[in-house]
Amino acid sequence: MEERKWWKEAVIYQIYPRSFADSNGDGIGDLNGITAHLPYLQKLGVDVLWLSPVYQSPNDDNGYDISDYRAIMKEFGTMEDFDRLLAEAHARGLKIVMDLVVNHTSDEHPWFIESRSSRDSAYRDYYIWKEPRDGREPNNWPSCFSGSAWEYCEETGMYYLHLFSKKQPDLNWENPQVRREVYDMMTWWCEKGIDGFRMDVVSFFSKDQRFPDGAAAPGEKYGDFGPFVINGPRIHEFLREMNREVLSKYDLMTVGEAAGVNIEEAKKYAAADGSELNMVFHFEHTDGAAADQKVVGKWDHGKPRMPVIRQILNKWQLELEGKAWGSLYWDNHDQPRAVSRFGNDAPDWRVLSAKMLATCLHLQKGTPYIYQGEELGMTNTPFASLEDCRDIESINAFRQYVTEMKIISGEEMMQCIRTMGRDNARTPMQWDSSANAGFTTGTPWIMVNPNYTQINAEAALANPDSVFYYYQKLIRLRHELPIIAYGRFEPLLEDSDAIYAYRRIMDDQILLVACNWTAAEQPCALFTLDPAEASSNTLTEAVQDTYAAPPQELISNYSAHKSGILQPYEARAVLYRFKTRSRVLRDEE
Ligand code: TEU
Ligand code: CA
Repeated sequence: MEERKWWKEAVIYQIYPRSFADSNGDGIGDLNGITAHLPYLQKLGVDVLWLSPVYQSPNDDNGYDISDYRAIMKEFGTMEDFDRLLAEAHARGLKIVMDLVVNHTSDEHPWFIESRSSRDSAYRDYYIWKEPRDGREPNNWPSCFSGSAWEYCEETGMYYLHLFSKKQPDLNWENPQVRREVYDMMTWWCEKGIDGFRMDVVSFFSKDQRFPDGAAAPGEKYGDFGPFVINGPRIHEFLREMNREVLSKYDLMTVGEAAGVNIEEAKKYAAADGSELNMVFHFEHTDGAAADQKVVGKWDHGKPRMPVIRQILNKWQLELEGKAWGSLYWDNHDQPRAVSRFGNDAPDWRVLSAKMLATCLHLQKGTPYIYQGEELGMTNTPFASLEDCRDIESINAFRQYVTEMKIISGEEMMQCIRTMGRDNARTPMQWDSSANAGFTTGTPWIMVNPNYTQINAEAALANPDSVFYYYQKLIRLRHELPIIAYGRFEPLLEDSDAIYAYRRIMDDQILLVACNWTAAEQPCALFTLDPAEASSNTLTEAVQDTYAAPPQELISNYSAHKSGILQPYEARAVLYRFKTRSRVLRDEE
């Protein structure tokens, strides 16, 4: 078995503080609101809380634009509130991972205010400044939030780079002083006792210093900056330096948000030798799963197909094995709600499909992440118009594609935003059926999903068959059974367009998992009532060996089964323990 680490056996819960719990009635979530709900998180059984940024910020991108890395955002509270949250979390056995956003700062950060003031500023090279080219932007790179990635600055007659909003100027990682400032700040937080970092757009830090134009489709104004930014020339050098200077000195969990990462690069970012980070998030199943249904840019209003998702996730399971550690997620603050995107949020199917998705993901190999509200089966929100939206990405995209370029209608863009806009994940956590779902006694900064009267934590805690208790059981199983964290992954039924099945193998055990992703019954020979009849080649040889104990159903979203059938959205996980090392297991050696 590979080296055991606490972060390989942990389940991580992501909190978007602005939308989690408001303790002072200003309509904005805050740190004391999180502290007040630690018992709920402890009950769920998670090990680590990843907080989206809580540092001082003008909130152009809801905290991903930082103006002071060593101060708490005033809307979220004070440093004393943070210290209390950290102490209370630790007292309850919960670790706290911070969101490290150092690809860029806010344009209101003192470094940038200095840098933009003069070409001779001592801080000039903290950022990326370029002369105009033919009186225009230095190259054809787009911002991820629409428009050009360059903003002209009158004071000095130059452009600065911002791969996100113009209020998020990119830091110049080529500058050793910038890296020194970052490492000092990270050390300051580690000395406070935090337990790790999630690293924002870690794959963008190193840019090709020629800043060449990206390939542009005919007639397109902007080109693709990917080849010159993503997994850039010095990124692994920088991260190995960060590891030496900071990470290696503390017992941390680190996860890199690596937009555009591929398997080969992931093996470097998350190398088993611990030289860089512990793991990365890839985006192949979130960005690419409905790639054939794109309307414009990242936007679609379609439905990802399971065989595409399975092919992606299985590839990552098989190719990281023994080389690097992986992360498992359906949802985060940038994604639509999992049960709406990947499952079926119709009232008849929502609970079943949420539990099926949870089973399918949480019994794979890697560290699983639960996004706030996912454990309740929270759904996408019926945003009526752009006025209901708050996310700069959606607002800018609407202006670019509908108002300026007129390439789609406002209603089609709203369909896309309702399908995959980031605000879907950012509506208030639904605590109970009281006004504003118990999130605030004030006016919430963003609308509450109207279905909070049915979907909320209070109702879930009162219902033993809720999605909450299903997640609680999956988390407990991961803590109890090493095969879930460390067993080798093997795909099954790879040609099924309805069932996602796999098995995990470790020592004398096989864990068999099968999930029906459809609303119809599907034949499935993997599970017959008498495993000895199991006709799949996965168990036939093994079942001739003697069992050390009867096959044990670990978890299912149905209490009664049909032999050889998976019912709509049925998920089943059965553990087989063998007395002798079965031929199947021996062959694997
Ligand atoms: O997201 C990085 C990123 O790649 C996003 O552009 C993401 O792919 C997109 O939003 C999907 O629709 C990180 C943070 O997670 C995001 O919240 C920030 O807006 C962004 O960086 C800039 O800090
Ligand atoms: Ca508040």
